Amino acid sequence: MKSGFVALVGRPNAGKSTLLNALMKQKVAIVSDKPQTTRSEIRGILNLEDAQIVFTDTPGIHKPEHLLGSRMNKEASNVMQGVDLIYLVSDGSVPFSRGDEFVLRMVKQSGIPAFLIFNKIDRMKKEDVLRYLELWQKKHDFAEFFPVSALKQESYEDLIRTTLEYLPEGEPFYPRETLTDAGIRFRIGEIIREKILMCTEEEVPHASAVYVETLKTKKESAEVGALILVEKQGQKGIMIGKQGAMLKKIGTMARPEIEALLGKRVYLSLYVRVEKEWRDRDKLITEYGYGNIDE
Ligand SMILES: Nc1nc2c(ncn2[C@@H]2O[C@H](COP(=O)(O)OP(=O)(O)OP(=O)(O)O)[C@@H](O)[C@H]2O)c(=O)[nH]1
Ligand SMILES: [Mg+2]
Repeated sequence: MKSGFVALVGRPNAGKSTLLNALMKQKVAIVSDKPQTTRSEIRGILNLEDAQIVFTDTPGIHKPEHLLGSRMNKEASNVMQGVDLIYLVSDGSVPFSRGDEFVLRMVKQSGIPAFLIFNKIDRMKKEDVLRYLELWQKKHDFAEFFPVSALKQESYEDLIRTTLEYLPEGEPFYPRETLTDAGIRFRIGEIIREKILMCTEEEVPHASAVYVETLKTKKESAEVGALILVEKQGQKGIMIGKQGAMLKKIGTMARPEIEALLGKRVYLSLYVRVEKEWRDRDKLITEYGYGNIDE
């Protein structure tokens, strides 16, 4: 029996969470077209006949502007320390930059074997894929190279088979039916946050947090009360929208997914509150479940 840990690391927006969901064949982490979507480590536990792979999705490594960003970076770097293998996920359709250099340095420092997962090849010309891969090849002694399209590709047999070669023999770390170690309240909050990321623009998505205050489950239904935190009064206005239209839209989009998660009808109430500069307040970041919680 093989059993081990794989970290998915890279720059924001590279497609780490999309890849995690594709590997798991179900949605574990939220995804958006806005950078810095993932704010904390999220584990997806893939149970195979004779192996358990614990994939850990991490926040995209970036130049932080708030305490939240520093903690997200720290979390990604901490996750890298304790794994058997790293997937460095890179968006192949954007040129190699200083951000990639920075991530690469962290991977090198870890000393852990790494695969380069060259993503979004559906957006690239074949000759560019080869050209960019050659460039990456010169930068680091990667154990393997995998050009993929996390969004379109269905099978990862080859990647998974090769991954198993790098994992030690051992007993599973989680009971075999476990899909993720994320708590249910956090997952509900993330579903709502994903809809906020979809529906809002500019600084609003990044200034938003979701905190599930109440979760009352009955036999056939559940009551969910979630607080959406923003940093400014103007952002609160945008989040609520004209006569509550935006909040209603977010709720309407989130509810069916929460219902699927809980397996019952959901009564969802959303509230918006201004929490000034929460992204620089340690206690609040921890309370909302983002960033590095070990410190
Ligand atoms: N065309 C294309 N788009 C992709 C692919 N993989 C991911 N995307 C898109 O890229 C965007 C970012 O994807 P995420 O999975 O949220 O990226 P991430 O690396 O987790 O980003 P952070 O959480 O911000 O670090 C989304 O709009 C995805 O739909 C791909 O293979 N092809
Ligand atoms: Mg992500």
